[in-house]
Amino acid sequence: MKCLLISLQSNAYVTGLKYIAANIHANSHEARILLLPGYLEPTLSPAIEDFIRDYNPDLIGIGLMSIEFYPAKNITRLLRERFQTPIIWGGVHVSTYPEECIKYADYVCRGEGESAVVSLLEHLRNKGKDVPPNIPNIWVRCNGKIIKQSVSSLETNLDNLPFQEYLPDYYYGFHNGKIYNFAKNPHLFRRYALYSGTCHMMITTRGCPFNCSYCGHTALIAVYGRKVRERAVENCMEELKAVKKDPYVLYINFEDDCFFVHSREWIRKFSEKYKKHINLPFIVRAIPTLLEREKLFMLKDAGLSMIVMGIQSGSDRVNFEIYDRRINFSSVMKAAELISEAKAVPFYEMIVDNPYETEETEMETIDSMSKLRRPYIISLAHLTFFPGTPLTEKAIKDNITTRDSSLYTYMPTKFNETYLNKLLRITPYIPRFLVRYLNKSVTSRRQFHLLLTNILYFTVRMTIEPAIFMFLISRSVNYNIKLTIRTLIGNWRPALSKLIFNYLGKKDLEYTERLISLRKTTPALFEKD
Ligand code: B12
Repeated sequence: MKCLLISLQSNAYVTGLKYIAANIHANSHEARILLLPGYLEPTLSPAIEDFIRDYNPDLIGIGLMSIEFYPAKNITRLLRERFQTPIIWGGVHVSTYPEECIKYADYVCRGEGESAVVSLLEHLRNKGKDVPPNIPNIWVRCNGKIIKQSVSSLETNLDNLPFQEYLPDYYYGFHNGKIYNFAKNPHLFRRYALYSGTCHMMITTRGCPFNCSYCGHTALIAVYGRKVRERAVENCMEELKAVKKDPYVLYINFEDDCFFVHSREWIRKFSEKYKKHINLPFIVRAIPTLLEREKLFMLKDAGLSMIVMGIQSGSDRVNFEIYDRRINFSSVMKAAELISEAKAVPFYEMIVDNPYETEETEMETIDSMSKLRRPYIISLAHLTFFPGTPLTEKAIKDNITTRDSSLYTYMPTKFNETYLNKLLRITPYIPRFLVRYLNKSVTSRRQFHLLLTNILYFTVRMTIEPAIFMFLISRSVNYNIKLTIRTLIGNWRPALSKLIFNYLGKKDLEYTERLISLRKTTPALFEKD
């Protein structure tokens, strides 16, 4: 049986689809992945039609986050006009809103798709598409009726799942009206991949011990529960050894919500084997209260380069009462001390433009961040009300947002350039006395404060920040010139677009513009059914 898995992401890293495809192949079926980056055309490109007709899949799967809801609805409409092939939807948005999604697909997958898709392929082979399947996780729309299934018990041993490849030979992409095999045209994969594809994105766990009110993953607790599942070190090493064979991979980017959920023993074994067999710089994510000295220094010795740590706000009230994040800023200070002592690159993520914040809490955040151990890199994200999160449900009740607002906004990193956001954005890079001097309420600000902040905001991001970033990168790889240069070469495009557009890519802007234009040309697509 053949399955075609489609992603509409603008970014070529599709971990979930790669896992499903790997499991399909491991069960003696066939699969292809097709990236249609931000595809939002009112008609189906002949190249896509020919590709599907030639491959002639038995099942078409479409993976979507919330931002891809309308592109998924659009491509499903276009595919139905030409093919009888059954269509299944899956992914974060589908697991959050299966009711909504089953209106458009023949099947939806609520939860993990590896086993569910293989079972569906075998059902289609043995019983055909006119017989509704009875498979956990899979809801069916049959003769206008919706048949819901319970969520299967989770795969407890993640090592049973075949792992993903960096660039599988069955991965295709749509580019300038043509379909290319990414493995045969790796430059195209890199064109659509974050950091120009210089890193392999992987996960060693599934699940997060926290349930922050703004996080899209919190909306999935009903599906996945709170237990964090981890892979064995040996299983992770197998994936890494395979990835390491591709000389273009410079970094490993561990996308686990918090790498420090692993035990000391797991991290000891991992660090020893990683240093011996892989020895590439790597990036992990950390939650301040879970960052531990011993684990940190073992990872640093193994090649840890950057730590991405969510701080979100410098106000304990905002973190505790609005984000349901029981993390004091004093714990953040301790974590920042440790990260700097370990000479890893500290990359701190903040949430701004939160309607529940006050001028006081925004000023408190600037004051707190000015006290953190330097140097560090700061990243501001515009608060997005992701579907199904506790904060979104609250904001809907308070008439602050609507259920579908996040379906249209694609630019979390495009924040409002208010006075305090600009000051927060440059806080790590200007003298602390200057931060204190400029950190003023709207009533006590003078023209001079606005002028100085604007000048600094413009100049610091063009000069000091890139210099500090380069220094931190170089220090994190022990001043290894070759690695530093290759890292910079690998990152010039996103760095440049961040510099110019103040977020990650021209493509993302075009995406939002196309979404707006399609609303004008095909309003039916956006109408509630
Ligand atoms: C890794 C990651 C990324 C990576 C890779 C994304 C990818 N598709 O793999 C990158 C950096 C590219 C990324 C980008 C973004 N991300 Co992201 N990402 C994550 C992260 C940290 C882990 C996802 C992961 O690898 N999970 C493990 C895999 C195995 O699970 P999975 O992807 O869910 O897939 C399983 C099931 O969902 C299902 N499934 C998935 N697809 C399909 C398809 C079919 C047909 C079927 C049947 C089943 C199925 O089966 C899969 C295997 O079990 C999550 C947070 C989290 N903890 O989940 C955020 C998360 C998914 N990202 C999020 C967001 C918002 C984004 C961005 C929009 C942010 C931005 N604008 O920059 C971009 C969008 C990218 C784009 N559209 O181009 C939100 C999504 C919220 C929502 N409701 O949509 C999350 C939940 C983070 C959050 N805090 O809210 N992301």
